[in-house]
Amino acid sequence: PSTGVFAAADLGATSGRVIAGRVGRDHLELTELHRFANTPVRLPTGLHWNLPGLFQGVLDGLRSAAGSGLRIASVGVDTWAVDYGLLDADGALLGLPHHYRDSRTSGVAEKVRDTVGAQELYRANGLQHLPFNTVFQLAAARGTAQLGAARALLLIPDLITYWLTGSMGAEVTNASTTGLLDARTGTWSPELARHVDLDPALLPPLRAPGADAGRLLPYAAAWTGLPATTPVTAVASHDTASAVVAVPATEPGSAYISCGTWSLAGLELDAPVLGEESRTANFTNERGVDGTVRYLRNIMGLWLLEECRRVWSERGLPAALDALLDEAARARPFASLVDPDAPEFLAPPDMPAALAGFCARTGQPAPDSPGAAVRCVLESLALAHRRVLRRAAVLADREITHVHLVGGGSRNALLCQLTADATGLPVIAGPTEATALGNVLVQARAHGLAGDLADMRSLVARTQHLRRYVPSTGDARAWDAAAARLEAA
Ligand code: LRH
Repeated sequence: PSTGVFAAADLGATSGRVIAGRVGRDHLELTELHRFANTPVRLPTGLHWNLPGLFQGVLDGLRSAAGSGLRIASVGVDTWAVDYGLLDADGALLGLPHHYRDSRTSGVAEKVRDTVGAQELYRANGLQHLPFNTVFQLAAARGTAQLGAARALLLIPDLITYWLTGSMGAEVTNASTTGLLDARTGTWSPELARHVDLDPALLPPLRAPGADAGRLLPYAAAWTGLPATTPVTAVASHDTASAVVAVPATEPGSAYISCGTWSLAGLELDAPVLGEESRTANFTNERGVDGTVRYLRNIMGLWLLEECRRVWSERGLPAALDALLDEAARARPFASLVDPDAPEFLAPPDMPAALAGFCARTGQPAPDSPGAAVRCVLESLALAHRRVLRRAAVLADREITHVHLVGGGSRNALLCQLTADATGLPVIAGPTEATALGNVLVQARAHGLAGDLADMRSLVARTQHLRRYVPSTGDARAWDAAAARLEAA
């Protein structure tokens, strides 16, 4: 057949979805089949994934695919990075996986870095320092009964895949975010595991995106109504890696920003950059498909805006996004600026108060209205995009001529324009559904319906809605001044 339908299960920060993607030579089209909330649960043991409920959502989504008569050629699962579940000797899940925003890791990374050495760690795993990297979560779990009883560690997409097929593996793009993978060889490093007293035998064999991950178990087939012969295919199971597959770059000189809850800004490279400058600039070398390296930095992203809206709506204040963006567009430029990566923004109970706190600390007026707060967040993100991309260009010795901004943030016209203005580069916004597109494309390729990265990207460029933002003329000075001001703050 010249087209095929692939099911993508994508668990994101606020919701999980099952999406059907039809792929052909000149065809790429998504249909959302099922959406369900992804709300972490607070237990005495901390902040956890509500994993059984989410898994049921995945099954329900597949069931609705079967119910609407779609012939699903395969299923692929992606979620955010770093989080994992532990299995006992019978393959049963030991407790609910922790959410990376849980506070149990606070102060842990510093301890690990004191014993192992920050430079040593970076030379080995090439990862930016994030307090919640799997390796630090495991250090925080050291000595627990759960870890003692564990016989396997599965990252969340691999765990869902295991529940669907009974087959265990560690998909490599996501494994590359654990801090346990050797950045040069792309294989598990037993040495890194031993640094946090983890038995390397817990780490399952690596799987490349596109690898076969088994067939639906009988119970899953019976519940969903899909044939038991339905394969599950390993995709780029780190959501950001899937999004990067669907960056519609067709010319050299492009940088990308995968912009949603996080902004992941950087470059695709052939080899990691592991030098000391790269480490101190906190750039990461995560793995992409086909041996590529995602050389990027995490920027705290639209989380800041989403958390403001959550707090406002809890207080009965208007929190509709479009109205807030209109107000922000009219608000005074550069009134107050924050560093989105300040640790106080990772999981504050009250984001507007956290913004005000940063402003007070740095001698700036606190935003005096929701519109002003949104303006502050978006300008600050645009400045962070600029800072990170300019640094990436220097560290990787690449010239950047244009920026692809993909993901949910590409719908935010104000943020796209501000990013073009701040960087002084054209921004090509879209596709919004980059992660789901990347998920289905890698499956389609495994089933003979797509070619190499360049082919997949050209298909995205030809079929998806993209919008171009050019830098406003005469703005460059004001942005230079704003950048310098924030630097000095
Ligand atoms: C984005 C993302 C990012 C990780 C973070 C935990 O969803 O996967 O790439 O750093 O979540």
